[in-house]
Formats: sequence, C-alpha cells, structure tokens
Amino acid sequence: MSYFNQVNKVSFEGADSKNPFSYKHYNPKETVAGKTMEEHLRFSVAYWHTFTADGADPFGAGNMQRPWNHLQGMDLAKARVEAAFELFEKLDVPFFCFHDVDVAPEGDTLAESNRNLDEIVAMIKDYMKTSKTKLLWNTANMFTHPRFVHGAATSNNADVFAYAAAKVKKGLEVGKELGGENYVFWGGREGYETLLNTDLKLELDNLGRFYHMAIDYAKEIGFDGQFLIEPKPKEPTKHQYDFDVASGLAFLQKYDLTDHFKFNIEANHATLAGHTFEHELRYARVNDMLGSVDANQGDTLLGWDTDEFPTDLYSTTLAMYEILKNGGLGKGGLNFDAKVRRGSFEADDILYSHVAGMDSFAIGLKVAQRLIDDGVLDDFVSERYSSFTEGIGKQVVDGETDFHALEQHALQLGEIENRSGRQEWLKSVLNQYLLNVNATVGAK
Ligand code: XLS
Ligand code: CA
Ligand code: CA
Repeated sequence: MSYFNQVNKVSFEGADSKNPFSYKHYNPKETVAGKTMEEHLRFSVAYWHTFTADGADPFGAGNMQRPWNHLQGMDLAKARVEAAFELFEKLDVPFFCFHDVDVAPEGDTLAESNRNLDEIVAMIKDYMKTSKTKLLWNTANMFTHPRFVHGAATSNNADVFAYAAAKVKKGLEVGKELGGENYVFWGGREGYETLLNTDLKLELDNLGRFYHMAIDYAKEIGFDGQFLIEPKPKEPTKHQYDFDVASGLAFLQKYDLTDHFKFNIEANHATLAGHTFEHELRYARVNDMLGSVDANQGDTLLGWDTDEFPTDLYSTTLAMYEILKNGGLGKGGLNFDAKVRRGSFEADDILYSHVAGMDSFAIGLKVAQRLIDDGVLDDFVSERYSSFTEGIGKQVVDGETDFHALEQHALQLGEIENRSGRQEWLKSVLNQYLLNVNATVGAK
C-alpha cells in the first residue's frame, strides 16, 4: 500500500521547475565547498509532527487527513512506520528522529510500554536494513503523561525520577539498537511554576545527577551517540531550567557535564528566549558546543512555539553561516521539528512543507558559503576589532597589561575616535547576496 501516492520521488529539477513535488535548490549531490549538499545539511524528518500529531490544538479537534486515521493501537503504530519509510525514501532524506511514544503506544504498565516499543523498534530496524535513512536521534517523552505533571528528573516525587530514569535507560538501548547518532534531552517539564512550592537547588542537583547516570549507562552498554541538551525558555513550564544556550552551558559547567554534551538548538526556542536563531548558534559555536539543529521557525506575532517549517531565507542563511563556520554539524543534522499549519491538513502538505524547508536551507547554504568565500563579514569584523591586534589592545588580548597600565594609556588619550558599525550597509550586502548568489561585494 502507498501512503503518499502523489509522487514517486521528489527530485532536484532546478530553480525554474514548475513541479511542486520537486526540489528547486536542494540538489543532494551538488558540491558546495568540497562537500555535497546532502552531507552539509543532513536533513531529518520529525516523526511526532509528521506521523503522530493530528492537528488538535487547545480549541479544536484533530483534523489532519491521513491514510492511517482509521487504525488504532499497534496497527496504527505499524502503519505509521510503513508510511514513514515511504516518505523518507520519496523525499530522499538521510535521517529521522522520534520520541518513544511517537512510534509505539504506551501500555498500562512500563513493562508493556517497553514491549510495544521493542516490537516497533524491531520493525523500524528491519526497514532500516534496506533504507538509506538513519536515526539522527531519539528521545523519551517525559512531558505528556500526567505522571510528569511536576517534571521528570526535576520532579518532587522520587518515584517519577525513577520512572524517568527507566524511560531514558530504554531510550539509550533503543538508540544503540538503531545506531542513533545522538540522544536528545529536552526538559519538557523540567522547570517550575512557582517558588512557593519549589526546592530549586534540589531539582537542579537532581537533574545533574540524572545526566551523570545517563552518561554512565550509555558507557555501560556501549552507546556512542552524542548527548544533546535542547534549550527552551518556557512552555510548558513558566521557568524552564535550560532557558537558552548560555544558561544551559552554565548548568553543564557547574555539574561537570560539558565533556559529554552539546546543544540541539531550535530556531523557535531561540526566538521564544528573546534571541535570534543565529545568536543561539553562535553562542554554542564559539563555546564548541554546537551539536545539532531543530530547523523550524516561529511567528513574531505569536508568543508561543508555533514550530513552522523554515522558509525565512535570512534566517536559513545566517544559520548556515554559523554551521559552516562551525565546520559543519558533525554527528548532528537539520531536523524539521516543524508541523504543517492546522489549515494545511491534506497529505500533500507534508510533501510541500518538507520541500519548502529543504530548499530554504539549500539556498541558505549556498549564500552563506559565498559570504564566507568572499570574506564579506569576516573582513568587516576583523577591521572593526583591529584595535586589539596592536598596541594596548594586543596587550589586553595577550594578558600583558593591568589596570595601572590601562589607566596610564587612558590618561594620555585625546578625544576617542569610534567608527560606524555600518549595519544598514551590511544588511544591504546580505540582500545582494541573497538576490544573486554570484554577487561579490568586498568589505568597505
Ligand atoms: C518541544 C521540543 C521537543 C524536542 C524533543 O518544544 O521541541 O519536540 O525537540 O523532545
Ligand atoms: Ca525541538
Ligand atoms: Ca518546539
């Protein structure tokens, strides 16, 4: 049976193609700076949005028209696996990601949930034998079930802490079984609503202990996937512990975890934290902590996590700029943690949305590489900071000065001269590159 019979294969047809089921810019085999687009971009389909979610929101019932809607329980789970691998092949994506409960229904007990999961994981493993699509990461959903009402590893209830540990233990086993390249920790309910009932220190200490136990268990079973923390400032909790990269990094440093983790950075979470996507990527990159990306976008008019497919070319370009400067994503990838809008309920929309996201990142990749090749931003930035390459600035950088010497320097200064930051000019240069990837505009 075919679940997506609109198309046999979505292929690259070039910028002028009128075929909506084709890539206009994503050409997996095309080389950019010595690597194919497929190797650079490492696209991944998110199982939860594409196969599990039904379009329900706080005001309305599920409305997605899906060929598996008539099924239930394990039959539904199995149909979704079939559909998933058909989509992966048709889109030609190299990776996918899932939460435990996306792929298999929860049973009445933990043991039954694990059995359900084992059965589906065996089926997925079978499909993976003949598919090129690999597991980018899996994770445990520790936010939907009522038992996680007060958190998982930061719950006030030690039984919940134990249950969460059991789920992550299983998740690591599944990751190993399927050859997952990463394992993600997103602290869905790891945060709090009010300090009036919260022991903040104990919760944070317990979270640190939890991560150390996860590291130990991964070592014990020989799971060598990269561990990723995914920051998000709020939603569902008011105060989420992994607010953004900076606070996540401080947490990892305090609990001696930096050698074991990198960040999975989601665009929409960055904007919820009041940052740009590229800010979060840069902050992780300069600290050597950029691991993977949840590629989506938010809506500036809405204050919540809308998880839209990424189509904003400024954002994809500036994101790819950071990723290229990082030397790529290593084991990470660009996971479309994105869902079609509730109004886009036909099965075709699943294809259109992925095509839109993949083409947007392919454009971003090409434009970012041109910006790097031409040194446009690099030259401008080096010039802007050139005062630190000589004289007193160099002494600061080399650690060869102190407040006495700096005061002496300041005392003999006349009027200080600053230069323009020229951001409007830089934005117009970015526009030129976006409109014409062949533009060459030198730094001024
Ligand atoms: C929710 C998060 C979640 C993580 C994985 O906002 O984005 O989907 O990526 O648990
Ligand atoms: Ca995410
Ligand atoms: Ca999200």
